[in-house]
Amino acid sequence: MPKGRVIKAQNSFFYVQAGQKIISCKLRGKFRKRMPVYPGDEVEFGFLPDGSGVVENVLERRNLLRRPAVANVDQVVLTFAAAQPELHPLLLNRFLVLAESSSIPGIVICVNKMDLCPNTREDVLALYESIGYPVLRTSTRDRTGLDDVCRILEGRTTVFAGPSGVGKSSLLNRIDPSLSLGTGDVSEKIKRGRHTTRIAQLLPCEGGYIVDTPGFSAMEFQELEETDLAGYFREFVPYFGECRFSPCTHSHEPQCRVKSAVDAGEISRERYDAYLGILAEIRNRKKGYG
Ligand SMILES: Nc1nc2c(ncn2[C@@H]2O[C@H](COP(=O)(O)OP(=O)(O)OP(=O)(O)O)[C@@H](O)[C@H]2O)c(=O)[nH]1
Ligand SMILES: [Mg+2]
Ligand SMILES: [Zn+2]
Repeated sequence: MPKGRVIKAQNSFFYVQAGQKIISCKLRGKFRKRMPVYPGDEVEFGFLPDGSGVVENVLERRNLLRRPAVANVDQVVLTFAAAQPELHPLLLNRFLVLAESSSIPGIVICVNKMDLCPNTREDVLALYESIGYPVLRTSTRDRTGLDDVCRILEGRTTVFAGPSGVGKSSLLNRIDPSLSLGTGDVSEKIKRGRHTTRIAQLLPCEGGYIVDTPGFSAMEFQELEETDLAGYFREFVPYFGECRFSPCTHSHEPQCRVKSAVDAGEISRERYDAYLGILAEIRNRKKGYG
């Protein structure tokens, strides 16, 4: 059976890229109920007597980004702006948790609009680099860093996520003008409101695929478990197992090694506070307040 990759799902059609061809497929009825199909899924498909395509099977997913739903993502580029809108570390931390909890193998931070504020928040960026996240600094205005972005795209499926107005679409248009993604200034976006629906689709770029996503800043951590959260803060992980209690939520427990690392300045207090904030959200949700 031929195999392909779903590059777009729209109006119950699934557009499957197989070699150079794109086949629009429906789903088999029985199969539709059993399992959802997302952009990025690798599928087996067949043809009906009338020549139209039909998805017969979804191959095992390596991972699934929840928002927007995209399967088999190699990396996510968390895009922020040096200014307009200002970079908020708390929001960055939340995006990082979102990406880490989706088992995406590559997580890269990109700070765009460096032309507006060349020395911005270098202290903040240094923290994330020390944790192990590559940080790219870009500007679509003066083309700073665009080669660095191109380089990491090669042959991979990359999702660009981040708040609205940071320049995700602008950046991708700069890299490949044929993408012709819609862009707009920040005040216009506010006027247009939240209802500009855009679907996630995989677009060929640099021998791989990119997915431009609509910006968002509010996120809920519905699926997260209290005990998993600390694992999404990479720099906490080396201390696991050295706490007095097991499991340890690294919040109220005595003789917690993560907490002592915060006190010793080995873990950033800001990151630890972000952790506690999200932990509290998860707990409140469980109690039914969330
Ligand atoms: N000064 C400056 N402005 C930029 C840069 N990149 C993008 N912009 C501007 O920022 C605004 C928003 O850009 P978009 O590309 O639409 O932002 P986006 O992240 O795709 O926003 P959403 O699609 O709403 O999530 C536009 O007015 C761009 O011209 C940059 O490097 N420097
Ligand atoms: Mg955009
Ligand atoms: Zn602990």
